[in-house]
Amino acid sequence: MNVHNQSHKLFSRARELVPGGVNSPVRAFGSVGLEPLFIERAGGSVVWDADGGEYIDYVGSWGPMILGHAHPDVLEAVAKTARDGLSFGAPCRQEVELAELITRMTGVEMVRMVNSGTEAVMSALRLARGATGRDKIIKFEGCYHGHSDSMLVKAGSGALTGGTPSSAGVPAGIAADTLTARFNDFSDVERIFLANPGTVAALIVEPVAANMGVIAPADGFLSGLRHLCDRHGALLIFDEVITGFRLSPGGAQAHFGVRADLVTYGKIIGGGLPVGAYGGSRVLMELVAPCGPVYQAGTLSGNPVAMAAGLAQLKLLDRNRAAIYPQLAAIADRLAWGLRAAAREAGIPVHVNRVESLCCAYFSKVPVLSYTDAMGCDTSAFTRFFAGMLERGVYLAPSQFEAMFLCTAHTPEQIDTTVQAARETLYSIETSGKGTAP
Ligand code: KE4
Repeated sequence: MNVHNQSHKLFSRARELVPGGVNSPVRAFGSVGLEPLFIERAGGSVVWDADGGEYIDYVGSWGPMILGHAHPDVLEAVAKTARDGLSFGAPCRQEVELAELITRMTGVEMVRMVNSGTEAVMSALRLARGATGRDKIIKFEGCYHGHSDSMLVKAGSGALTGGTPSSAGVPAGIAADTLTARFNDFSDVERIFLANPGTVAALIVEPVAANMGVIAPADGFLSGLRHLCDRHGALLIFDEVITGFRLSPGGAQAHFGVRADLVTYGKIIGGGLPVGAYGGSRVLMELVAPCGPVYQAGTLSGNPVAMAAGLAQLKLLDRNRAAIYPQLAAIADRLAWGLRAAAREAGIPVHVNRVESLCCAYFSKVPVLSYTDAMGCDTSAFTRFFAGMLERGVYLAPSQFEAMFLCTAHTPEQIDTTVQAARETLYSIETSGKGTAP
């Protein structure tokens, strides 16, 4: 049983100085009713907390650590580059090299580096509006695209009309231009396009919905969105902040065989440092300043040290693609089937979704194929599962609606340890102490 005295002390200090004691809300463990662990160090697929507790890590910094924490090649690239200075506010070699690698791996013709996924999405939306002269954006309920105003919007009263803010501080006028559709419901999207003729600048979608757990696109859904955008003169934006370079070296575009007009990236392309990017055709991207009228800028965009970290990680993914992606899929498959078996043995309804190296164990009696299905989950059962797994040295994302991120450092033995921890935890949930796991 890990004690968390140091984390508790740090959290008490943090809460005096930082809202909720964290620099990003989900880390506060609010939805699982616990105090967060303060992580001291990490290596491979393991993290250690401030009390020295060791955990098999399935958060992976929310996706960037696809090759495991503290990969030696990434660390060496960062150290070597940092010795020559941290930031110049001027073009540097590393950003050209990373742009060359991203465009070659993904097929986008041009790319602009920014500092986060939020910034990438915000900029892509502005570019889409600038390119089309239209204002409205279609997004999907349950999909998360960072915290720019246009994306902090939920479905309005009239599902075919503009949304209402999902956060304080988002002007109603901004929310009115964001329309919300149901993921995997093609006819709902079509209805929204028809109800807003000639006014939709873009539709933005997570090709795999990985912010309501992990929900794959229904067969033909993404190509259907491509068709609708073409029909209605709107741009298709794939938000690949999670799926980029994770589903395949070319991301979701290559994995599903559907090309988007604009693609946003983050997480993996920074190798653990703050990097985002958006890319697309030359025609579209040359509308961005200083070439064109769509303004976007950033002091630390293309920062040499962050570029070096991203380059080192992407080069390893590119060079070893034949081994890495099948390995990630195999280890994730081992986990998914192990969790399914453990839940069946314990008699607890759990549906495990997996897309490549993204997994989610839903405490649900029905398969989870939509936002509505996801919202029907037993989140109190997940909360007990999370706590039991943490006690047994397994660090999951502190929410039923986040993905488990596998990395190349996860070993079969760690997966089997995770499955055994799940078996014990699920038994303790089901029998509330009456039974014991085999
Ligand atoms: P950032 O601004 O956090 O780098 O990226 C925003 C973003 C954009 N698009 C997608 C599909 C995303 O998943 C994200 C951020 N993901 C969350 C985890 N689901 C980040 C974790 C957090 O908010 O602390």
